[in-house]
Amino acid sequence: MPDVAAEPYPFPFDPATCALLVIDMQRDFLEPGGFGATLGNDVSLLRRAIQPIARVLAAWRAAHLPVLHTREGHRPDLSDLPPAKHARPSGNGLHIGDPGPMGRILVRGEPGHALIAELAALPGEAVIDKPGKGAFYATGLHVQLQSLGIRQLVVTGVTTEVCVQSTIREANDRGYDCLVLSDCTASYIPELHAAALRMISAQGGIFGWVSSADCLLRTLSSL
Ligand code: TIU
Repeated sequence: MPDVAAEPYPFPFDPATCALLVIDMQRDFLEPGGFGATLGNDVSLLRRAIQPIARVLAAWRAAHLPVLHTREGHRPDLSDLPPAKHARPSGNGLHIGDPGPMGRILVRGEPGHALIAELAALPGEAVIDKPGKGAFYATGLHVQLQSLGIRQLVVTGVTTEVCVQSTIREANDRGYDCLVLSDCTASYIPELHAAALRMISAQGGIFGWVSSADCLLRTLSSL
């Protein structure tokens, strides 16, 4: 089995049972006027993950391995939006469901909810719509991964300490080995990006492994 150089020790990569997750690379998080911006964030900080993810995605697709994308968002009637989530992040006064420059904020079907053009899903690739931060909560992700025989996840996307970390914690409790690529994730708050990565690989890999796009690409090219 090939290894990927990683912290705290090499990740035992089994291409037969490994899927790539691309979390929430949506216009609402990466472009001005979306949910991320309404929370007062500088969205340019997230854009540094786009090219590394695009490189990994191209190699992953060339190797014919499974890829799943996720999108955070809510039904147009907001029936899957808990009152606490609706009320809490008030940022500049806008809330989920309110009209913004890219349509209703974080609502499915609106322009801002779409994946960014650079990382659009190809026909046949799964796109998981999730109402929460973790990708396993209130979605069919676990069943879908089980039906594909997946036991390992390479995790990319945004933001590191919110949806990426929530998903990795959920994945751990469901028995998946997770490898997160540090340059394929990003945060509006760089010190929390670094802290989240440390939380994953600390204590001998308490939640998983941390590596980089280049390390994974080197292993993929040797398959
Ligand atoms: N605010 C923030 O950092 N993230 C989110 O609200 N969602 C995701 O991380 N996808």
